[in-house]
Amino acid sequence: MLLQTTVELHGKAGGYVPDRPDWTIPQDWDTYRPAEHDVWRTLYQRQIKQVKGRACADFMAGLDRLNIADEIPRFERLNDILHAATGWQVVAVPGLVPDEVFFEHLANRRFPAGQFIRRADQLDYLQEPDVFHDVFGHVPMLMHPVMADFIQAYGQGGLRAKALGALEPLARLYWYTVEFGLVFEAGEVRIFGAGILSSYSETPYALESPVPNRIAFDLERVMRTRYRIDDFQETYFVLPDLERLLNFTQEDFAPLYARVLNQPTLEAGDVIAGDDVVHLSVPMP
Ligand code: HBI
Ligand code: FE
Repeated sequence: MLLQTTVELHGKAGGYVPDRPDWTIPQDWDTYRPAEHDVWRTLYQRQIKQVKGRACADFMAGLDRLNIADEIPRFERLNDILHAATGWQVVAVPGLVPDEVFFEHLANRRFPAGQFIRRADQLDYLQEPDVFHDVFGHVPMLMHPVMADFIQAYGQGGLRAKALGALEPLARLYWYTVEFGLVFEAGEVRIFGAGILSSYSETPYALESPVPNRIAFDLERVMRTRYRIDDFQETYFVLPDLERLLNFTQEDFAPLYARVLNQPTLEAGDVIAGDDVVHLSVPMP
């Protein structure tokens, strides 16, 4: 999720040596304690209210098919449903994994999900992706064929981007779509980004707060824009539709990276000439 700081930020930072080279660990579902299932249920119940009417229809459809309201899901059961839908599976990892490891999993349609769950006193904030962020936030969209192909392509493109010195531009694309993306649906703005949809407070904020910018999606603009890892986003980009993501899987990014790397980087909150700013529809008094 985070750039550069990946390994340092890892919960077991400083010399953590994975048992397996792909960093996967057993989910060990039987070792979750009742209090941990309670945290899941609490998060789920709070979040289902937030996402209704705000998440895009494809997220809601995916979530519905997964049946994950009651307890921390068993990945084997989840994978029966997910694999049948799009050929993806979820694998357990301890937390953030190195970029190359992350890309390799995604390129093979394996989504690394944090095995652990946040504590009851951390419902709203944690730095590393836990099982709630990864499963509630990401897996519903992985049920969608477009997102399934897009995230695989991101994994495939990751190593190439790194070789071209363009990991940051590519990671910004992931950030402003998979994690914090908005999309137009029947003339309204809806959420599909997992970073938003797994956050109680950012879900209404992303759509209703007058504070952040909402800008019509432009690939080059997105790749130039820094993002916040420590607070709500200052800017959200709004895709015209999810299918647009497939265009990016067909495009050769090398010339685009060259252009992006030759232009100044934009700050998270910048609005520049040419931005198509999306305005909230203000209800009549
Ligand atoms: N590891 N588990 C996990 N989840 C992520 O989202 C993640 C990661 N490692 C690296 C990473 N994200 C990003 O830095 C890459 O997308 C660039
Ligand atoms: Fe994530």
